[in-house]
Amino acid sequence: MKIYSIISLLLIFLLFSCTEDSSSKKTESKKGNSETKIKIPEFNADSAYQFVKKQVEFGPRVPNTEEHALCAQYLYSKLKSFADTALVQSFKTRAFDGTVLNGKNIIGSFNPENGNRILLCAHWDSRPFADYDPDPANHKTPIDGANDGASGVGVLLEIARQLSISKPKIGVDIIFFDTEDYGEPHDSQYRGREDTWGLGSQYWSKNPHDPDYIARYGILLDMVGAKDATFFMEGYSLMYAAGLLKKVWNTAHRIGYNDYFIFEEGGYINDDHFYINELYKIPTINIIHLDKDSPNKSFFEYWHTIKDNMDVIDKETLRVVGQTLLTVIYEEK
Ligand code: AHN
Ligand code: ZN
Repeated sequence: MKIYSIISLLLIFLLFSCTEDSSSKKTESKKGNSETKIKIPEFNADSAYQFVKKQVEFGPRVPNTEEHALCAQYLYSKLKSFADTALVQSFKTRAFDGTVLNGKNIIGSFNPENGNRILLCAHWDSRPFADYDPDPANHKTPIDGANDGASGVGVLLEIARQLSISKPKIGVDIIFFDTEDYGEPHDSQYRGREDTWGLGSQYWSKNPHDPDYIARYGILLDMVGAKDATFFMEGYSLMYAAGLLKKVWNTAHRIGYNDYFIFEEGGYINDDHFYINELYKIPTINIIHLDKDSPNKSFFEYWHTIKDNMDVIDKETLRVVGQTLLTVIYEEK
């Protein structure tokens, strides 16, 4: 008799613990052989959108301007409020035309004691020239860079906010690179110089904020906010980090984002991840919106035009990228 009541008590207990699990609001994921269920936070696209908007409201974040300096302060104070530690790496670098640029890479770390780390990054500066604008009168106008710049940083700030609420198993570093988008205009007279893009990531790769810094892999976000964005498999990402790329694309497909993450090659883009791979040797992929039908060099429609403003930002795309990243981060052991 006694043994039966113990068994039924046990059964009731089990029943309740199951019910409690399945009623949890957070997304759950059971991966591989692991018995433990992982709680994956829900990415808040409204919050990410506000982070994008706030950056754009400073005006174009062109190096050596006040707008750029004020936005740097904002990004540092935000990242510092979410991360365990944060710092600004100030540097000087020379642009394609000889201009000395005052750059600031902004870095935040989560679980800094953990040797098992990943790196997430995006560039925060905006392009000084709309050299792909259909109207040549705009070719010297700085752009808002709502998609090209602010979108990746907005997604990463929301991820930083989530990391501050619940700790993942791994360590995470977030870097906002500066002076990415001061590359030589396609109609400039200075032709011939190489490596005029990604100046902030080139500096960091040669002068890391911590000389012993290591990460298992890196993920760069570039133009992750336009409606119906298409993320093709970028060439250098496949060349240096094919396994990681497939893992991220598979994760996106598993949670329903097949239309955004496309298993087709998209061409080679000389972006921040190229220098991290080539100079610092962390296998790093670029999640970048590529569009084969676009009038410019296969980038998103309003790339380097004055129309890259808040009107192109779509919350659903921010969510797709943010939720995919959160899933990758929280499933990492
Ligand atoms: C080149 O056009 C060689 N690189 C572009 C990298 C970039 C600019 N990403 C955003 N803006
Ligand atoms: Zn750009």
